[in-house]
Amino acid sequence: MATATTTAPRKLELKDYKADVPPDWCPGCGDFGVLNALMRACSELQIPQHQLLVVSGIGCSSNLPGFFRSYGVHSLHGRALPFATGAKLANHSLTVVATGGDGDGYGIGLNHFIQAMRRNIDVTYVVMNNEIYGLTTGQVSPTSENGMVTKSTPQGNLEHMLNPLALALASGCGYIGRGFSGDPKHLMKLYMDGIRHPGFALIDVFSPCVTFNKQNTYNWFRDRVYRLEDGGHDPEDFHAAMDKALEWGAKIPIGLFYRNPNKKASLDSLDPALQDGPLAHKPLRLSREQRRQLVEEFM
Ligand SMILES: Cc1ncc(C[n+]2csc(CCOP(=O)(O)OP(=O)(O)O)c2C)c(N)n1
Ligand code: SF4
Ligand SMILES: [Mg+2]
Repeated sequence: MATATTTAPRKLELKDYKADVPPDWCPGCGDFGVLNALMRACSELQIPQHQLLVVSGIGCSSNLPGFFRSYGVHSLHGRALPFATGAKLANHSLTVVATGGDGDGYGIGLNHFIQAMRRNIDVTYVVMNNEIYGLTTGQVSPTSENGMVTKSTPQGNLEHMLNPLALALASGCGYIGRGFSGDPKHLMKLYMDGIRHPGFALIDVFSPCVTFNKQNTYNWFRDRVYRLEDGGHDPEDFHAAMDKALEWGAKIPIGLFYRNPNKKASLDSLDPALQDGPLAHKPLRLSREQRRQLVEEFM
């Protein structure tokens, strides 16, 4: 008599998250480290690719979903978070990671960034912060330092840097971390904790643009960054987190700034319409003809 054999599902490895298309970033771009650490985090968490959605806006950094094997959307400039919010509400069984750049998230998309934190949608937001507009060849960004010479500020940036971490604290974000693409193991841990956090998680990443930002280079960051974990920072202390978020100069902290000890329920876990399971898993209850008419109405 033949005996039935069952094969255990294969453990997902980093290579399983690599798309067929290799990244076309400039050699040495910080975004390579960001992508690699994200693949490692997903394999550590064993997230099946079909249960993972990576959404981005527009920019060099926003090309990331194309290099990642999962569901992916390369949306519009500044619109990664509205898209991620809609997708999470349509199918809240998905793990949703939004990615993009400082221009995308802290410039054109700033309002959406604040609203997503206020709403506390369960999305992990990874911002590759190179303090410049890379894709459009080196203009000033909201996180460029005061005085910085760029293509659009030949006499030095007259504006002052936006502080995304302080803004996130003030906007009710429950998980706030900052990593450095030159420290991928540390970054991977931040991703893993951020993805496991049941609510909106911000992970700002120093990801040097080696082509257009000649000021905030790998060495510039290496000389300054230190890990909060090494200094006894308490991530459950809101005011200590704010003090650390404001620290910028000879020393710049990375690591977990804040994790709200009184976790707020995420929007998707509270919405009455989602209590019986994901909307995407429910029957549509529309005939073929009704669907056709609906599509026509919106065209
Ligand atoms: C509505 C709109 N405005 C402007 C642009 C042009 N644009 C494309 S990417 C970009 C900035 C990208 O900077 P960032 O988000 O920091 O990404 P990076 O390239 O630095 O990774 C701009 C202004 C656009 N694509 N759409
Ligand atoms: S221009 Fe800058 S951000 Fe864009 S791929 Fe090159 S190094 Fe990376
Ligand atoms: Mg940028």
